[in-house]
Amino acid sequence: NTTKTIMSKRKLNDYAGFEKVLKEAKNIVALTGAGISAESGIPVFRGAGGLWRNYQATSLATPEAFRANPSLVWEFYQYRRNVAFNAQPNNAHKALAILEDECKRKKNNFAVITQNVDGLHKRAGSEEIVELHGALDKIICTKCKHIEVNLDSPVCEALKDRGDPNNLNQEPIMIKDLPKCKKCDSLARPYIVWFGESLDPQVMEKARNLVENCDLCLIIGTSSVVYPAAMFAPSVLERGKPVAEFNISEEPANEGFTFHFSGKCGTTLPKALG
Ligand code: BV8
Ligand code: ZN
Repeated sequence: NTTKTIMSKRKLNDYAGFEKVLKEAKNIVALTGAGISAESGIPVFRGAGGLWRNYQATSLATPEAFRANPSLVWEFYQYRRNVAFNAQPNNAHKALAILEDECKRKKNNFAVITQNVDGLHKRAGSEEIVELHGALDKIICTKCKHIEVNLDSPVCEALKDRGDPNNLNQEPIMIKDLPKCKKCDSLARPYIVWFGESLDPQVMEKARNLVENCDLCLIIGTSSVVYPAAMFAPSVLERGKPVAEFNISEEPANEGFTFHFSGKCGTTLPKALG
């Protein structure tokens, strides 16, 4: 049947074939999603992991949810900050940082384009990183758009011990006690691109440039359902360049990729890049 033929086109776990392609590549891009941080204990979006209290993460990551209930959305992000700040980069993050060093030594180009907001690529030692959807360690003012790095835990006094996914009936926090802009004292929000919000044009420009100039794309731990990130890897294929997917499952969106390495990327990625 058709999937059979498509699958046969895609090379399953062809480490030897991939090694040849990797050796010739001069401009490599790694596109990562929540799956690369799963082995660091950070829940992925889909399936059970995507739930917080009785909410789908995707229903809280919207400007509407923040307008309607800033206290609840801040609790959700306080929880996510806590999980991310206490997590450690895993062998997949580290394998990409090592590959970046090797590329630098050989005067080749390498960059990570990540959908993740957990900051683990940076903490693993990666330097060339494009954070498509923002970062948990930054907040932005809802009024004057001042952006600041904020690693405080809790992010503000009122959110101390808040955000527990199992603790449902909490009094909403008053807006005046939620995180504030240091410059104009207005309500601050997580520096995160929510569903229905456009990505920063400069970030998009940088990502598009990297994708259009790469001669090898690694796509790691993503279900490729969220746009515009989901458009990048297919556009590399359209240019006739190889795409290697590292995922525990075969994502329907990624059937046409050149290589597929099945399994946890904490194992498959270091093995393929080794
Ligand atoms: C935009 C920050 C213009 C939030 C995120 C209808 C049709 C098509 C598109 C749309 C539509 N309606 C709206 C849209 C546009 C929307 C979109 O794409 N929606 C989807 C859901 C259909 N996109 C947007 O809104 C974007 N903006 O398009 O602007 C515009 C403007 C107005 C109106 C329309 C358009 C903004 C999207 C950014 C949203 N913010 N993150 C936060 O983190 O709190 S997205 C968020 O979800 C993540 O960043 C990530 O991008 C996505 C989750 O995807 P994954 O990372 O892939 O994670 P997932 O759990 O899905 O999959 C995990 C994968 O890992 C799986 O494949 C699993 O098998 C694998 N895995 C698990 N463990 C491992 C593993 N693999 C290897 N090893 C393991 N151990
Ligand atoms: Zn401000």
